[in-house]
Amino acid sequence: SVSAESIQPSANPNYVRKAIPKTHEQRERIRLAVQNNFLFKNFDEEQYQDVVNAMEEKRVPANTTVIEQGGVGDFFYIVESGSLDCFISKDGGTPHKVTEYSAGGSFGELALMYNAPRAATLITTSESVLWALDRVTFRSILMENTSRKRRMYESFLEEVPLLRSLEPYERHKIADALESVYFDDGEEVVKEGDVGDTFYMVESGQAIAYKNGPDGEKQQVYRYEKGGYFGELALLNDSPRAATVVAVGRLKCATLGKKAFTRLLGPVRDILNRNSESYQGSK
Ligand code: 1OR
Repeated sequence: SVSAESIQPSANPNYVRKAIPKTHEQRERIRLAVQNNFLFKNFDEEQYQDVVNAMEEKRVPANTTVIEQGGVGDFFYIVESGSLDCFISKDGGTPHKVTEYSAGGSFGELALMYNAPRAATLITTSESVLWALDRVTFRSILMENTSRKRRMYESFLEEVPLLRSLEPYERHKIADALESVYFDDGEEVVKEGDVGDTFYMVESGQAIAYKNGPDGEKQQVYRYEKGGYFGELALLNDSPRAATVVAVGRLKCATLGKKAFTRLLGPVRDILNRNSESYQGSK
């Protein structure tokens, strides 16, 4: 399979590099904090260094407001350690908690992308170490890729039945983390018995799931087409792949790694578990 993603060079020719001096130890901590963050995938060395140079370390005690709904957007944040709650107040009403963030998460992109007021309030729930990236650097290096991916996957994700109950913003966060992979006719996507760390949604084409029967013969147990998904069982249950999935014709899948799957599909976990009960009949 081949990854479909690549990133365009910085779009803003007037971008002036910002460099906040850092120790080797800080650079190492940033590397660890962003290594699983999809936004930093596919960066070339120069883009990565520009972003790291511009980052500012913020040590924030517990119960501190980092972003206030309605405020002006100045920074985008990546969580190195600690935790935050995210609240939204509708029409000035009581704020309701909508989500939370922990190590590896990131927030505060919307106001920077759309020149809009902050859409939510973020409050630390424990002492936190955050890396803040200024608006100009965010817009110059991170924004194009982010908005391109959100646009690219928007209509597809709206058509995935599993994700129907999610807020549009939750689907945007999923889009950030997706990577498309392609398979040729007959190619194995996952193999029964293997350790699994990827979740798949079919963007186009078809796939068939097989299990090995008692006499070693292949038994077809499922067929997938656009909007279908597979690979969730191994991630939900930490179990080996329960079936082999093979491409039928050219197959394109949007994939999520295990960490992103756990973080972003939490709200549909019940649906995933419920749907997986329907596999029992075919086992
Ligand atoms: P921001 O720059 O507006 C607040 O600053 C941040 O909270 C925002 O960027 C997002 O990064 C983050 N709707 C809008 N912003 C959200 C949401 C959200 N959740 C986190 N943020 N919704 C909650 C989805 C679970 C939609 C509610 C209708």
